[in-house]
Formats: sequence, C-alpha cells, structure tokens
Amino acid sequence: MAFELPKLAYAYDALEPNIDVKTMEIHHTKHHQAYITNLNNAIAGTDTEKMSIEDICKNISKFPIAVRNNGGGHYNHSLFWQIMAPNAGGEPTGDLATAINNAFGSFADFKTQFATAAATRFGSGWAWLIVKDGKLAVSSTPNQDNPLMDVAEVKGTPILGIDVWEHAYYLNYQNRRPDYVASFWNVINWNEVANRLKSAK
Ligand code: MN3
Repeated sequence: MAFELPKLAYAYDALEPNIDVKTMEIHHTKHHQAYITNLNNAIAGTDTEKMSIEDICKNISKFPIAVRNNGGGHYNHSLFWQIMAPNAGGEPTGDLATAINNAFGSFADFKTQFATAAATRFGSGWAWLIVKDGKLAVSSTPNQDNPLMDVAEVKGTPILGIDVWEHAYYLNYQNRRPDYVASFWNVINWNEVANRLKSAK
C-alpha cells in the first residue's frame, strides 16, 4: 500500500488571515504531495511498504536519507494539518492545561519557550511540543526530522508542531518568521493536541 495525501478537514481558505489560502494550497498539494511521491518511490518493492509511517520514523537510522527526508515530511505534515483548525486557538483546558502548567509553570511560559524554539531553529525545520518520559517538553528538529526518530537529539512523541520552513509562511510573512509563529496560536486545534496527549501517555 502506497502512502497517500490525507484530505484536509477544512478548506484551504479556512485558516485566513493567519495562514493564507495560496500557502495552504501549495503546501498541501505540492510540498506534502512531493514528500509522499518521493517516499513511495524510495520504498517501492521493499518490505518498508508494509510499515506504518510512525514505525518508519522510529527506526529511521536504518533507512536511506531519502526515506528520512520524505518519510519525515509525510509524518510531520500529516500532524500539522490536524493540529490546526478554523475557529480555533485560545488556551487549552483540562488535562492538557494541567500538563502544560506542570511542565512550564504557565501557558504564557510555554508559549515563550515554543516560540523561541521556532524562531531560533536555524534554516529549515520544526518546533515541537512532545511527551517525553510522561512529561511535556519543547524541542526542535532540522529539515524534516521529528522527535519520533531514533536520530533525534531530543526524543519523544510529538503532540503539537509548527513547520518553520520558509514555504510555510513566505508568501504572506516574507522573512518575518516570528509574525507567522505569533499567528499560529490563533489556529491551534487544542482538542486534537489533547487527544494526542491522551494517546501518548
Ligand atoms: Mn512544510
């Protein structure tokens, strides 16, 4: 079974004005599709075709770089589309809010750490909120790596992630990555992040 581009649960213009329609459309249909096409080409005819994308990531050191880059790209973007939603944002509640307060002191302190990780990731990459040893932590990874990968500097289960490749924001924000990160808070689907926390524990 080849990997396929997941459908979005909302329209390309649904995250306006925080993420513009053109960026969403190109990001999903061109960038994410390219990672999937290249991943499928890299694993065609091998046993890897039977593996889940999560298991591929967890064993990524055993694979060629094309699988690392494109498999990571597929996993990361699949998560990214789900942890965003229209009419979202605000602050998390319930167990997720408690876990954030326990790990970072407050939601404001978490936001600062996450935004700093996103702003200071040099070049292309991702910033993450992960579950590590049952607790929440912030990390970042280069390129299309992610914290599931056995090569990650900080390993854990990602429950929230932001794409800080220029293709994720350049049309609307040009070089202003911090402005893009600031707008990202308006589109976070905290229900999905809370569900991922539950599954990760
Ligand atoms: Mn991207």
